[in-house]
Parts: sequence; structure tokens; C-alpha cells
Amino acid sequence: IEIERSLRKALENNELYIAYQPIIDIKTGNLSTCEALLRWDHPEYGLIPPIQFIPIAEEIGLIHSFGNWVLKNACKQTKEWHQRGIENLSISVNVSAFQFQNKFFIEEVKEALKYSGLEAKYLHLELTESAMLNHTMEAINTMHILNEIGVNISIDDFGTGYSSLSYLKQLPIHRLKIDRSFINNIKTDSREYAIVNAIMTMGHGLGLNVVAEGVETKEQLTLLKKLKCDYIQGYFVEKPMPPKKFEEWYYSTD
Ligand code: G
Ligand code: G
Ligand code: MN
Ligand code: NA
Repeated sequence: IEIERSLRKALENNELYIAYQPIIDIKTGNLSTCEALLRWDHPEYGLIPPIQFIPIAEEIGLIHSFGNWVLKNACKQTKEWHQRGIENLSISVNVSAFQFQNKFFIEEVKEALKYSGLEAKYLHLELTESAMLNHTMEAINTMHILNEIGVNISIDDFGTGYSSLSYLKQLPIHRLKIDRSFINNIKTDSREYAIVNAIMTMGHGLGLNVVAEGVETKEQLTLLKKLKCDYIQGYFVEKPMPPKKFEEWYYSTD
């Protein structure tokens, strides 16, 4: 209850910020995309992890204003980075099921693009399998409209949901993000290797590009290269960083 009350004030009190985590093109090693990850810096308790406050925000209906705030600000930040020479950088924004199913969602995406001046092709929306399959017809319709606008859709945490593979071929999506639980032991567990291999083959067969999440070691990267993975994200590259730190990192690797 206490946390609910302070969460309601978090936005106006400027306690929210966005951390950005790089997603790297495995072939070139270049920065391709960054994922926007919401952070709450509580005045008393310090950083509270999203897995703790996002479910509360969903429960008390705050996720709409939070989600919209992230969308607008992440797009604006990316546009600013384009103007400052970080060209062709895409931004990947997490969308909660509640937010995605809201009837104003399409309008909010359009508004964020207009407000920021960011071209739609640079925006990726990360949806989980459950977010997409809950309200099937409506969800697919929303995805088609987003596609027409030029926005990209990724499936986040791929492999952990209940997605039926027959759906996958009908969905207007661009990217699969393999959940990090499959990457953890890819080196030592031949079953995990087999699963990642299968996801890669299927994803590419469907014309999608594939991101491996949670890459922490050189060995994992080597295996993922061998499996023709397109992009990697994880602590092996960098942790999520506040904008200033993200820029420093970018210019130090340039
Ligand atoms: O760094 P990490 O602890 O940031 O994120 C934990 C979880 O919180 C992830 O599952 C991520 O998808 C979710 N998350 C982070 N930022 C956002 C956001 O802006 N919106 C939503 N809906 N989820 C987010
Ligand atoms: O669920 P989603 O994929 O949106 O959230 C990504 C989550 O994974 C965030 O909490 C982010 O901080 C975390 N993360 C990113 N890279 C790594 C990594 O290499 N290892 C671990 N353990 N977590 C990571
Ligand atoms: Mn994500
Ligand atoms: Na994930």
C-alpha cells in the first residue's frame, strides 16, 4: 500500500528514468538497437527492480501512463541520438499486455512518433507471447495496423510462453528474442543448444531475425555465431545504462 502510494507519485516526482541496453549485430559487431528498460529510483529505498513495481503498476492501472511515458521518451532520446551522429539506431520498447490491449494504443504509438520525430522504422515493440495470444483477433489486427505504420514487432522472452507454432506464421512480426534461460547453459547443456538451434532455424525459415538475450560469455557468443544468430544482447556487451553512460559507452567503442 505504501509502495502503491509512492508509485503513483513516481512520474511527477521525476523518479522514473530509462536505462538503455545495446543490441549488437553479431556479424559486424556494430550497435543496431537498444532496449529501453524502465527504472524507478525511489527516494528512500533506491532502485526498485521492474519485476517488483511493474506488476503493481499493472494492477493499479498506472501501466498506461508509465508505458506511454517510456514510449515517448525512448523515441525522443533515440531521435536526439540520431541528430548527434548515432545514426540508424533503433529503439526497442517493452509493451505490457494491458497496454497493448488498450484501445488507444495505436494512437499513442503514432503520437510518440510524431512528438519525437522518430521514423517508424526505428521503433520496435517487444510483446510477450501471452500479450499477443490473449485477445487473438484484436491482437493480430493491432499488429497489422502497427505494421502499416512501419513499426516493427518483436516477440520477447521467446520460448517461455505458450505460443502455438501455427500462430507464428500468421503474425506480422519481425524479430524473435530468445529468452535468456535458453542461453544460460547453451555451452554445457546439449538440450539447450538443440532448442536454440531449432528456434534459429525456424525463425530464419519464417523470415525473422533472431536476438539472443542474456549473453554473458565469449563462449556463448561463439556458439551463437555458429548457429547464425543475428543479434546479441547481454552483460557480455553491456548492462542497461542511463542515457549519459550509454553515450560514453558508444563513443568509447567507436
Ligand atoms: O532490467 P530488467 O530488470 O530491466 O527488466 C525486468 C523486466 O521488466 C523485463 O521483463 C522487462 O520486460 C520489464 N520491463 C522493463 N521496462 C519495462 C517497460 O518499460 N514496460 C514494461 N511493460 N515492462 C518493462
Ligand atoms: O524480459 P526482458 O527481456 O524484457 O528483460 C530483459 C531483462 O534481462 C532485464 O531485466 C535486463 O536487465 C536483464 N538482462 C539483460 N542482459 C542480461 C544478462 O546478460 N544476464 C542477466 N542475468 N540478465 C540480463
Ligand atoms: Mn524485453
Ligand atoms: Na526477455
